[in-house]
Amino acid sequence: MTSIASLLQILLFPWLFTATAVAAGHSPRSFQTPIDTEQMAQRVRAEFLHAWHGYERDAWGHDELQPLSKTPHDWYQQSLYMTPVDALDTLILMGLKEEAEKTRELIVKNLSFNKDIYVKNFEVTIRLLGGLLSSYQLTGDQRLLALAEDLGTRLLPVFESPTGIPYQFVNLKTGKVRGSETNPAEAGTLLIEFGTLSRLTNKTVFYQKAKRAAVEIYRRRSPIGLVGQRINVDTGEWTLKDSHISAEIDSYYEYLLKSWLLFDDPDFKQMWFESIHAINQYLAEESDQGLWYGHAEMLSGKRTATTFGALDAFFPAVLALSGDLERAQRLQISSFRMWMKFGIEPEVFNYHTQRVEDPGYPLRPEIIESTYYLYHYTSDPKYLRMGQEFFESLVKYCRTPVAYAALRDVVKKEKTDRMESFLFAETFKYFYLLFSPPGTLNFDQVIFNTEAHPVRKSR
Ligand code: DMJ
Repeated sequence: MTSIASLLQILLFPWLFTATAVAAGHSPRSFQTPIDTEQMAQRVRAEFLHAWHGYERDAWGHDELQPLSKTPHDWYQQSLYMTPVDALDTLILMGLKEEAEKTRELIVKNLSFNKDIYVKNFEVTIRLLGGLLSSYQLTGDQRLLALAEDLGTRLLPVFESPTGIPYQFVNLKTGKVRGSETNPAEAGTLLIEFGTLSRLTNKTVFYQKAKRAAVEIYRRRSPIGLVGQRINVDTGEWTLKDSHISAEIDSYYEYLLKSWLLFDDPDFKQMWFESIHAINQYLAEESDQGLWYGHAEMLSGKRTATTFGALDAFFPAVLALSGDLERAQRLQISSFRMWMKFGIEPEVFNYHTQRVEDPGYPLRPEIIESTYYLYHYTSDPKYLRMGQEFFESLVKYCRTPVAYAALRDVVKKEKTDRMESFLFAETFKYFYLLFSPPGTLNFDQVIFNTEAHPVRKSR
């Protein structure tokens, strides 16, 4: 780095240079000039299309494209159209009319849920139910709503447990259920989708069942207000008492807040405030390395791990949405430092030792989601620069000749043969919304589900 460039970096990202966090890592590239948002939005759209055309060519109608072997991959024995359903609202928001039309026809003509397969309720709810509902609201196509209602009805048996906490898997044809150990994220990340389905069909059962699931998790919080990582559906006993905002818990908290904001349900307001109080008291950690959120034992609040990672990077968005911009901005700086250390973020990072504990990067969106929220709330151009930095790294390290590939190792920059549908649903969508004109989507009129599918607040 030249000394002039170093000086500019210090002037433009002063907060980044206040600690030693990035001393040994990568430095931001191009921020000398103001960001040309129109050009960035076009670049995001072009890269989205690069990956989309790869999917169209080598995996059309399947759940995913495997981007290195250029072969299709289905999660179960038959395709559920994960990528098309997850991507459809992004195609619409990007104004890709021809591609959106072709995808919508593929879905409404071919997708059937009358299949003798066990599916994971959580994944199918956030990706398929959320995707169908959001695309229905954007197009008014009743066939998408009919598919959503059919799917929601087939998922309902998961809630028939002694506790009301949902089983993990359901057979879409027979309604049989499996999987009696679950976690707060899978049990408590259902109400945006099921509640919206209730609103749109006037059938209250969806709202009631999904709300009860979240409440039953909350009821089992510890006396200090924390939830654990795993719970038995039949007994309601915690089977893993580690508490954090990371994998298996993360979006449970996101939905407490968003369910209050979307449905104006006072029970969720109270559950959110009590939960965030405990999170800030026992999970947050302030040091000369900045603000982080780690792990603690749910009963005692004693620190169990000082790890944070790509999934945890959703939390600045949630804090910002809740009105706590101060913590949101400080945590985003920590996430940015984690990203810059290797030029791209790892799945799990130890903020005390500054070492990687899980080196994968499966093309996750959370850090970009938070950047988008913070730019929306502050209009501070530093978030555009951050977004550009993330985008350049994604292109540099994850692009393949036909699409985009996850990284097996962010340190060695080794790719792996996977491209999850959330690349289209979330990662590219949040990049596009960050750089595109505010009129592309009215942020204040929607709530994003955890898979970045926007649903309308108004009835
Ligand atoms: C997505 O499926 C959702 O955002 C979920 O809440 C967490 N994991 C992935 C993206 O990382």
